[in-house]
Amino acid sequence: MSKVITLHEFIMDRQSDFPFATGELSRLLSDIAVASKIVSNDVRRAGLLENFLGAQGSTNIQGEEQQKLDVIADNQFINAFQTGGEVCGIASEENDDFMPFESQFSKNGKYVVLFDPLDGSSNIDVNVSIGTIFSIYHRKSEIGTSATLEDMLQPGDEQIAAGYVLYGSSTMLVYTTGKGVNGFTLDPSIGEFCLSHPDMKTPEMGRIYAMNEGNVNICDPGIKEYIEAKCQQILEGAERPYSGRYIGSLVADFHRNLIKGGIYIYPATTVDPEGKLRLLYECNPLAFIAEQAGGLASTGRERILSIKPERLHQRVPFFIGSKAMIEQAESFLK
Ligand code: P6P
Repeated sequence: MSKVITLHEFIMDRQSDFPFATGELSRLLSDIAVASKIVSNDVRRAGLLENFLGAQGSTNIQGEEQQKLDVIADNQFINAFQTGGEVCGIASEENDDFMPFESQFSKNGKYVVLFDPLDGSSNIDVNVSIGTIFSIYHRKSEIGTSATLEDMLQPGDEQIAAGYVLYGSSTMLVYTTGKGVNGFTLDPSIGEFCLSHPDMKTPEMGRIYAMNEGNVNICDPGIKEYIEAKCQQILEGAERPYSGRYIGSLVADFHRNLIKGGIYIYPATTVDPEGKLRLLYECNPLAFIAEQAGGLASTGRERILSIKPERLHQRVPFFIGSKAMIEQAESFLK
């Protein structure tokens, strides 16, 4: 039986990937792992705890009804970042504005984190997988000062680390620091994330497409043409068409496609003219992972990681997954 490698051991081992590393990023990743374990525990008990389930009775800046667990998870990660000392400020889907941490302890932090604490939270009450997505940047502002909006509005190519936690049939943490993608599964018996998916690579081609097809007549007609011509036909050499799989939880759909190959599409529609998904804390971190695993991520016309953000909660059309499938879908866009 091969040696179990915990996330903490892995992070320590890989610290040498960064010759100038002083351990802050390692500690930050460990802080995220601890917060993820706590949120995982909350998610798995939510159905049993009256004050964990259901709506918070408020809406976030997205205009979405906040679930109680959204707020619980948001607070859990903010607390981890505030007490860890590596982070000088954050931006979160659940907070209208970015949040500079004002203690001198935090002002000396080198990093900012942008995150969606619980993506897909409308699925909580029906026991469908949900996830956390995070994106880490070096601050641009001077150490010792308050974090600025400019610290948050950096192109995805500037990320120094990104990852997600999937609260699914098991709890997994998948992340990259720009040297490949590695996946860790939480072993509840020891309370540790253990390396289960080393050096993840996504297949160049897949046979799964994930899209809310209810939108197919209110988006670029090229998408309907792509789905009908490439996903819903028995193509040469195949025995059957592609499979449509849409969980309605981005992290779950992305993770399945990362492993099996596939494409996830959330286009601009007449309802969401800029697209639904948020560039800074959903699209950029997953795009970093996708590219590190050999896949692609675009708006259908522009590479996600190249976009210079203009607004904190900016939305973009989102095509992400297997390289050949993204390129094929893009070729159908008008
Ligand atoms: P729709 C969840 O709200 C989310 O942000 C993603 O996790 C998911 O893929 C998408 O929106 C679902 O949106 O419009 O298909 O319900």
